[in-house]
Amino acid sequence: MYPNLLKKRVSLTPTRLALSTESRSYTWQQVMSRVHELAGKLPFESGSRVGIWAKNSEDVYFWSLALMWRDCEIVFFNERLSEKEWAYQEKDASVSLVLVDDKRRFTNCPPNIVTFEEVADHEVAPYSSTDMWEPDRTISIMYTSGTTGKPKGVRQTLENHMTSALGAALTSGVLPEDKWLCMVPLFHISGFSMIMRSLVYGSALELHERFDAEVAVEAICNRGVTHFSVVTTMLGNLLDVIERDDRAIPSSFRVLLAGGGPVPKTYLLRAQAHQLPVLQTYGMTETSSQTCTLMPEDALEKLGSVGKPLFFADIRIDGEAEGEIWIKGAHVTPGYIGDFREKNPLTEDGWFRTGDIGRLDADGYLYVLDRRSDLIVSGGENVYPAEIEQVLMNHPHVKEAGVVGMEDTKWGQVPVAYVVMEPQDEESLRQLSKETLAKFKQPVIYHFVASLPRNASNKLVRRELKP
Ligand code: S0N
Ligand code: AMP
Ligand code: MG
Ligand code: MG
Ligand code: MG
Repeated sequence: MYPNLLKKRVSLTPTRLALSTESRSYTWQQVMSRVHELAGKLPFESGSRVGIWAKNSEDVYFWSLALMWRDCEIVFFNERLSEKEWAYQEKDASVSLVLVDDKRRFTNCPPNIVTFEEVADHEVAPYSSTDMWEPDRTISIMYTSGTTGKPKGVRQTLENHMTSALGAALTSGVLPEDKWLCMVPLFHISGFSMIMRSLVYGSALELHERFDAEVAVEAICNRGVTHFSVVTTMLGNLLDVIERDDRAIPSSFRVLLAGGGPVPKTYLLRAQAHQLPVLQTYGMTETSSQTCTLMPEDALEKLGSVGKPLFFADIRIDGEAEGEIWIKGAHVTPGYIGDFREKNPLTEDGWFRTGDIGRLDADGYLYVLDRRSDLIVSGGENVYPAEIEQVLMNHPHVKEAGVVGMEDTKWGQVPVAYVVMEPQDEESLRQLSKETLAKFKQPVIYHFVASLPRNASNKLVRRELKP
């Protein structure tokens, strides 16, 4: 059993800073009173499964904590999803209610949708909450796709989050004045893990609605930020600003956690030149954030590596020199909800097969060589080719479709489509993508071809498609 994290945190450090946003700051005591107030307004039984579909805001922060306080399971929906993509996930998750920031997201607003403002207007009713939390209770659920292109709702339990937070603490240390800058989405584990860590560590969170490199540099240089999590696109923008303004980075800034996809070596060298403490990390939704992290002292000697597994994590390579990366540890998800609830994500002896390809060097440092299932990473958002291909195949005139990633200076990669279509009609494909897919998944280029490369068993060979 673990203690109720909020109750424990506020009893330990009531007057410490917990949260600051563009408009105001809260101590843990103040966070707790706001959570108490909101928790009584939630119009359902404790223990329900509730969705949140919103951009980062104070509301997302406080309602997440209020839902935890009410022992609810929180389903985080990616804010950038199209309404159709969201509807699929919402149905799969069978949530009792979805909290949103804006009903204008919907063409037809379903009855179980309520805005943060609307719930905040409810009367306060009595409710129960628990003092001790079971390790296997599901705290959060996040969707991720795979080879099939069908999104799976991944359970992230209390034990997963605790193991992740404690492992991270043992890697980079915790000080009472630590302050994490959050400019990544709370609906991704990159963002939500910061809330969980702040509860466990008693550190502060500076929360922003969106990423802004100049604001980030100000926060690092002038507002005492010690930790910042970024994806590669953000790191690039951050370096541009630091180099342009020749900013000196204070030594109190200890951790720039860079993950979600590969980081080019040139970025790592530029970061070194400006004393930016980049910690490359390999993490994923299914492991509630980091599995491996490279410490700054190893950054030059092991350039391009994602480091060694954290204290509670274990990895192995399924192959001779290089092969699939397998992960074991209490930070690995026990499984999925909805359609995939029966699927066991682990092998018989408890390994999670990532689908990513890697190698370990003689000192045990991991290098990620290739990503699972032809996964395209655009600005830290995952794009699964199979998902886009299925959408394109729904067009009555499309016979075959294949999607691959094209290098892009801004986003790292962007999706490009190859289609067999008669008659050829790019405009209707663009329209179909726009109606169905999140912006970052919509192919930027359509190539019309006579056929697609296939292997002997007629399976699409995507690596032969070269944008
Ligand atoms: C890169 C970001 C910040 C870009 O967003 P920005 O600049 O705010 O753009 P907008 O103003 O919203 O939009 C402008 C136009 O750009 C399009 N667009 C936005 N994002 C993308 C994108 N990713 N790809 C392609 N296009 C994009 C908009 O649609 C808009 O277009 P127009 O103008 O035409 O309408 C933003 O994308 C972002 O926040 N990315 C990060 C997402 C993220 O956090 N991913 C990580 C997910 N993975 C994990 O969580 C597991 C790994 C992990 O845990 C981790 C990862 C990183 C660091 C630490 C960890 C950890 O282990 O803790
Ligand atoms: P997500 O589904 O958003 O959790 O994405 C996790 C996936 O992102 C991993 O399975 C990898 O394919 C990829 N990834 C994460 N970190 C790295 C990294 N440091 N280098 C290369 N790929 C990464
Ligand atoms: Mg995924
Ligand atoms: Mg934005
Ligand atoms: Mg990702």
